[in-house]
Amino acid sequence: MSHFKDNMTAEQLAERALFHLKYSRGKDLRAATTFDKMMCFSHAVRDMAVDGFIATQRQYLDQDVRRVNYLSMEYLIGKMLSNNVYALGIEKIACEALKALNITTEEILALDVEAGLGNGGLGRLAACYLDSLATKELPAYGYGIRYEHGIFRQEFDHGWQKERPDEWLALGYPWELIRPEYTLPVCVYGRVKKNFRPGQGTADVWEDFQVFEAVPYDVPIIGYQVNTVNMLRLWKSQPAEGFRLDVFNQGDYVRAVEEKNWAENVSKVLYPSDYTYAGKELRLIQEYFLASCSVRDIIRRYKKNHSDYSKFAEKNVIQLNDTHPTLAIVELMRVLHDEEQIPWDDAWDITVSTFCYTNHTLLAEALEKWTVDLLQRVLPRHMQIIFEINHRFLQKVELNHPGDGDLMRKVSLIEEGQHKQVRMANLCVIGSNKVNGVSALHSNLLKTNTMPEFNKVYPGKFTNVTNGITHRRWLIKANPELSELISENIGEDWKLDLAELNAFEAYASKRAVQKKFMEIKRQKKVELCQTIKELTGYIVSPDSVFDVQIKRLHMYKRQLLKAMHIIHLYNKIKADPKTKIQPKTFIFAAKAAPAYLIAKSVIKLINTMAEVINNDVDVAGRLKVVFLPDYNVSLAEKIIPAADISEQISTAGLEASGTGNMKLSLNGALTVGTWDGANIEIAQNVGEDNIFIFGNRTEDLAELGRKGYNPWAYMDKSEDLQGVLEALRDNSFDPSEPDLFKDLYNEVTEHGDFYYYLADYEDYIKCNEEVDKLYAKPTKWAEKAILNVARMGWFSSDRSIQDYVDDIWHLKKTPVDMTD
Ligand code: DL6
Repeated sequence: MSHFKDNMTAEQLAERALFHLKYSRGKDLRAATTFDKMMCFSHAVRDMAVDGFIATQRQYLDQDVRRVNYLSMEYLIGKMLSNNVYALGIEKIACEALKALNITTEEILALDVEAGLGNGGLGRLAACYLDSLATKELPAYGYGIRYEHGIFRQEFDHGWQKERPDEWLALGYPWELIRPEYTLPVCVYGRVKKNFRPGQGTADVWEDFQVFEAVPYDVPIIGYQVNTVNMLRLWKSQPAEGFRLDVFNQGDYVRAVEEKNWAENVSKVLYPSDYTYAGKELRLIQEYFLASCSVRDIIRRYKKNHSDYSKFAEKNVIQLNDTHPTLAIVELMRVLHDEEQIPWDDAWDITVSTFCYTNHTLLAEALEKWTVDLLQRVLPRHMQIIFEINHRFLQKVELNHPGDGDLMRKVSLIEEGQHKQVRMANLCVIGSNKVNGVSALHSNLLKTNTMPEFNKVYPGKFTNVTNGITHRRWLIKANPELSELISENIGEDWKLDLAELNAFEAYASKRAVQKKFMEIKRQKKVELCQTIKELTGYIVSPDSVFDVQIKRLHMYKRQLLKAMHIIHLYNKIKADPKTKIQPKTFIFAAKAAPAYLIAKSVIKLINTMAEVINNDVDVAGRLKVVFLPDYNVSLAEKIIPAADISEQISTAGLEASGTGNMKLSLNGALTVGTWDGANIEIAQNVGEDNIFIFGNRTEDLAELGRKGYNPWAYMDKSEDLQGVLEALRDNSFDPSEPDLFKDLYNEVTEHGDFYYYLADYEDYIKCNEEVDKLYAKPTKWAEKAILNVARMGWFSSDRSIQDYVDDIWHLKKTPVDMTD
């Protein structure tokens, strides 16, 4: 069989798109809307991946390969069309073919649907990893939920964030293939009864449960320049066939429909909070929904080649992307022990040998704990299994660490208290053979600060895999001009292996390359100026420094510290309008969790500041502040290539890794950052001379905390800081609402300044002054920016995936043969 895409001409691609226009959308060119054209063209491109898709699945089955199954509640995959065209190597013919549809590339790309099935870093990381897994020809399946409404759309109303539902599916999604034949039932609620099993004594049987269904939708994940096409399987919930017929028959139509809605609601909406676990019943059911149908799908596939479970763990890794899919551990135990009647110890061995867990945060509020009461009600048999796992685990701990009550209390799956709770992170650690953090610092803190007891119980289980990003999306596609400059100088090898990018280092001091680099940066800034104008109405200058902070809004990420710096500059101008100041545009983009009120106040503050500062005659355009609404993957792709400065200013020890920091540096922005997460490894790679590090380190802050941190002390000794805080306290930006930002003022003063804003303020201001001094030397700046680009090769997600393969997954590269 020859590879369908290999011989494709532009005419054939156009023909196929027209075929889809007619037979998938029932239109001819005259009647077609731009959206129709995007859909039919995407279908034509998808067709080109189908041979690879089928061959990949067939080969995995025939060779019975070991696979990784990546379970994640979030995938922030972004738009697919442009990336798929690139991966298939059909960019030229695609451009040609579009002409036959009377549409430009820009028009069609603008209408591509953005799948925002995630909140931020964790979901975007999962998307980068799928891309790398396919490109590295590794057998992998992504499992997730097909939320009808992904991350909310953000609008501003008088500067306040307003949430609107995301309707990404409203007009159809061209990349998915529905697979009703693999629909699975999912059970919840009910009770457990002791039943007699012949030859086995009594057994626990789950009964009287409610059933609904999971329908899989597969999104092909196309590897770059290889035949591998893996799949992301997203589950949609629906009522079980013939739902509650009994209720219908009793004539209670409304109740029956309500129950139907209940089942549909499970995959209705992504919970929009990335750090605070909501404790909501529906979220628990969502987590179980993903866990249960994914585990049983994996088993179904395994059974095609095997009649017993002796090789299950040899053939499968199940990687838990944070604790959200933890119930998969319990579900596998339930299937193996209850349904397949495998003795407990054997079932447990298989389970632990199969699972691995990645931790993505140390923040206490993000560590999931479900109350025993709720778990017992929703998943009564699972709760029993959790108790049993805990009982057996604690017996072993007692055996190896006799009399260590404190250790027992800390590692137990159950947190005692008025409402007993199950600690999901503990369950992940106990139920997995490897646990990793996502940067060197984070993995270390996980071992030494957050879970030292587990490190004692399981020496060797903890490891690190520093995050990475796919350069295919974040450099080649987002910044073709810079990619071209790199290739002109060092050839194309870096596209296949980002480590090769270090050859570009030799060009960092070359004037001609610096000039071209700065021209490209300016061009990307000009493009962003246009976007800024469209989105906010503000006109900003491409000749100002673009100082960028883009990420979820969280107090630990400290957007407020950036705002304080801007207030400092503004106060300086107001005190002396003639003061010399580096013209700067401060660019923010961030969504706040809808219930995170203080984070929403930060958004309001920045929008209020923008209105005042951008129109102030004394400022005279030298400072501009813009908060771009509705931050998503597509917007990030526009902002990142245009950034001069990358703000990575989290409180040290709290940002697990960060990945925006990597994307920005790879595009030649200089990082202003704390000694936190992957900033540290970025500094080690690009060189400490090429990054601006400031502020207290994790151990300094711990020391400050031990001594009794007093934010007032910082305020007392700095008039400048007093001026900044007064502006917040009295809302000097809008005296008609003097109390508007009191909560922010209180946060960093009276309420104890939990995230150490004031402790880091002075150093941050000084650091920004250093930035300005360097920017005044354009060749030095350009050299450092180019060195950033050249030295970021290690942060490719291809490297991260190789680390997972070597240290955790032990998968074999499986090139897909298309010749048979
Ligand atoms: O590992 C991906 C990403 C990290 O880069 C960020 O530093 C971290 O904050 C983020 N964590 C989350 C928290 N989710 N939970 N739980 O999104 O993960």
